[in-house]
Amino acid sequence: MIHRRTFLSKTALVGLAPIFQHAFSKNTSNKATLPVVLSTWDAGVRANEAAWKILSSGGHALDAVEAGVKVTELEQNCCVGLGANPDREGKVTLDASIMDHLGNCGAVAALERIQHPISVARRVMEKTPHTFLVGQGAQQFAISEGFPLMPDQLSPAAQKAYQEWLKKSEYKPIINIENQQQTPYLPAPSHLPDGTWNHDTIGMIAIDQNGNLSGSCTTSGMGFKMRGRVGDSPVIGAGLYVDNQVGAATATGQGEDIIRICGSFLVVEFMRQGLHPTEACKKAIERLIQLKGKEQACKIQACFIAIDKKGNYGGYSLQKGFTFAVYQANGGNRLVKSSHILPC
Ligand code: SD4
Repeated sequence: MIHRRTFLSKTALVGLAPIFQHAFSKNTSNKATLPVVLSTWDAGVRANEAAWKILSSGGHALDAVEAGVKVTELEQNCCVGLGANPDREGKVTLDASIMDHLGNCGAVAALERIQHPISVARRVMEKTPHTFLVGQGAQQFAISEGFPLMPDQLSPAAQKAYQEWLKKSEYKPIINIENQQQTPYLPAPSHLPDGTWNHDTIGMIAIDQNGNLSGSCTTSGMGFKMRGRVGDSPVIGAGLYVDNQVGAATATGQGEDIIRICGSFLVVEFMRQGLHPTEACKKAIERLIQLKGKEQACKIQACFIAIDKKGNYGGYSLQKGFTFAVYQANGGNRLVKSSHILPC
């Protein structure tokens, strides 16, 4: 098994050279040019490629953020789409949200057996008078819109992880704390064929050539979660928020805590007050630490990325280990190591 940090330090510059035009950079170079697309974690690099095809040919940010995260939803042994870890009953349940430059939004939660929850969320936004459909109703709507119902089965990796989890059936969810990945109640982290490490969520935000912003967020949530548990990703204002006058933000990490501070909305509000996206993300994390106290905050991970109306961008995390991918014309597709607040 390749440890993520080892992988990053030893192979990022070599094996992935065609993908990473600049494999890693500090979280400092964020000069504004349009268009820009930003997405969470290492898988964001591949998702950005699909989004960039649309953005660089003058397409709309909304189309870009949908197409981008669809790539991740399809990746095998990844933790976002149907190949992800199931809930405690052995069912994969998916959450997603999308928001455009006009303030329109759509979301689905606890959606089963549908390959592209992000596209269902978009249909909710565009074809219903509602913003949020959940569970069986969301699935029924997806089928009525022509989305195929996929087999009710786990991916081989998820099946293995679930069998392992069942041995103890401990309920101690921890999301994305790199140095605690090997705790007994967590499955061995899965890797894509190219060796990258996966997380359960991708959030993507983009600004197109016309200066319009959109965002998307899609997740399988927490592995071995309670049946019916929904995190921040499909909750507009928590996992995702777009205000075309100001900027856009998306989150990854412990959904319960991101919901508590209306995280993505908070980041956008900090940008409205004039903060740079990096500072806005940092201030939202500080709010979380203030709410929970340092000791409790050290038990979770929370991360934000943001873009403002000019195309400035940034990200920040509570603990170390967070990466995000950024694609813009003058920098190519780069993976950025986020700054973090707490040494836990
Ligand atoms: C959730 N925020 O459901 C998601 C989990 C996540 O990488 O971000 N995982 O709480």
